[in-house]
Amino acid sequence: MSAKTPDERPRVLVLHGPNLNTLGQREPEIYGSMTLDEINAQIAERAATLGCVVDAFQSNHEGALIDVLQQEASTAQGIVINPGGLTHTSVALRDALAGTGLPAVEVHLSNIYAREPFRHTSLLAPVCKGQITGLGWRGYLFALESLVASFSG
Ligand code: CA2
Repeated sequence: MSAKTPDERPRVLVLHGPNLNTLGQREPEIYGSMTLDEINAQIAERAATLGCVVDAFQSNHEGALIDVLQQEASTAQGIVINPGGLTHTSVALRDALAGTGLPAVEVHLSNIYAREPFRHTSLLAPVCKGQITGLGWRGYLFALESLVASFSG
């Protein structure tokens, strides 16, 4: 199936992992004060400017994220993913991401390299085009911009 929408705009999947649904409620000094809905609204606004379509998914369940990748990748052209804590643990999510064959950018709100040592390793980064970490919610916008720019060479 085509990765473009019927009106020819590219489609980008935005995946948010465990606990990111609680953004804005706790630890704003680490993750910022915006809610996930507010971040998704900013992403959608930027997508409209860039001429692409974004579909955002959040789940607290590893398998649900894998299901989305398996089911949605054939109609998408790229992926922005914040795997949350699964970043540091999930071989299965990494395999699913690699299995899509799509360019992906990993995003973290906080700077994972300035935090506890267990956060310094990302199992997904090696199967991503790049990683944006520590730039807060704007990191999602930079990731989207970079993906869309890469679609045209
Ligand atoms: O910095 C990021 O974006 C992280 O992916 C966030 C994950 C963390 O496990 C990663 O190491 C880095 C945690 C998401 C937890 O979200 C919360 C939201 C509000 C309050 C507390 C946690």
